[in-house]
Amino acid sequence: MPEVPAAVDADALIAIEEQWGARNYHPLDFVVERASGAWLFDVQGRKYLDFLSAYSAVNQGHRHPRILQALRDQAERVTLTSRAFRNDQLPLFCKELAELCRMEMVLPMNTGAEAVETAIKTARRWGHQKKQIPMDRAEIIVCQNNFHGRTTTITGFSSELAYRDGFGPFTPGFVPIPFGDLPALETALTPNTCGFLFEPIQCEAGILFPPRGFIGQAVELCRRNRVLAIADEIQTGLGRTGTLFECWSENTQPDIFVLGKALSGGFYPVSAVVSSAEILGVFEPGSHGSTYGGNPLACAVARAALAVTQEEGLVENSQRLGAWLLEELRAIRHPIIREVRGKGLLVGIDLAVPARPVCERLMEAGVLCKETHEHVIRLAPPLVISKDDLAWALERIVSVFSAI
Ligand code: IF1
Repeated sequence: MPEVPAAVDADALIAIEEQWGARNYHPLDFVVERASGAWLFDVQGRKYLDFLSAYSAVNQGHRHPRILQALRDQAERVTLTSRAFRNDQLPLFCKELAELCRMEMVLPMNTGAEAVETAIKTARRWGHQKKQIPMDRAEIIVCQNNFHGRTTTITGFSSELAYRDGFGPFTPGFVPIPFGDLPALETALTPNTCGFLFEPIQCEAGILFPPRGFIGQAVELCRRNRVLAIADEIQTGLGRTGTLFECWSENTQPDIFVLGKALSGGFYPVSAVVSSAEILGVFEPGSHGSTYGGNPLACAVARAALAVTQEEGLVENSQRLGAWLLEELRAIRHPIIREVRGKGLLVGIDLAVPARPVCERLMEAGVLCKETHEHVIRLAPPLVISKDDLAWALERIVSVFSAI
């Protein structure tokens, strides 16, 4: 066996990663060693405020003590049974999550993309069984500039060349419409439409909001036409936007919630499809599954993550601090800032110039965030962030902009 070189410094580690890891990312060049709450620490002992939260997976903050304890306790008991056997965590996870979502049933998976795939399978089967859509004819309406994950089916209905290029052939049956365009949605409906899949706010596309009222009207239109409204709240859900679910900010209940990321507070991949008993009733034993989906470790971690979200005022914090952050950022008024838009602790700064160099300067100043779509800086700190820490970051953001 070749000897693994002792990784001593950041540059050495980066070189090893570049040689031995596939290069499907372009990360900022510092190497994280540990994290706590809203803070990250690199191998050189520098500290940074995390304004990305692992793409909203660590809403509860890094290594939240209650979730960590649940992980430890469960790991001491049993971690994986497979669904061939029952475990004592899955029933409570399903009940607690369904009740939180004001739904009836939960189908647990692992990653976000798997949950989206599961929602697609659900809608197709529901369309076939309940709406008598002919076999293999079901259509799902999707939005341009969507981001729902990286599987071949999902990337197949992406409008982003970088996500699709060279990965075909793709799964048929997806019909794109412009995001937020109600008349286009109405026109795209056919007797074979089984679902409408949407993000309430398009995050990867640059924190794009649909016109006010769109979600409510779209869900209503779907209901009148017997089409399932499928809300991908993997990123917007669980408090990120200042309400528990972004759909609820329009007093709208979709037919299906797709959840992931913060469902486990950044400890472990846990995702789920949450819906009615009628809709999830399309699955009978053998029709769908996952080795790890619904395992006791995942369920125990997710239960703790949900308890923290509800009991520690994260939704309120997101709403209150988010409003303040938005106000302060809008006050910067710099010629390269085209627009600041956001809701809760999900904010996009739309620039007239590429965002990456600004993110690099922010990193040097101790604030970690990531560009999305060339021109937008996405800010999404953990929802547990304190006002003092937010003020610390704002000071640095202001000084980075004034130096440009
Ligand atoms: C990457 C973006 C964020 C998601 C929504 C499903 C998934 C995601 C709304 C899939 C995942 C991620 C994954 C990560 C980057 C990222 C991302 F910039 F691409 F858009 F968060 F903003 N639905 N989002 O946002 O969940 O299978 O990853 O668990 O793919 O590079 P997953």
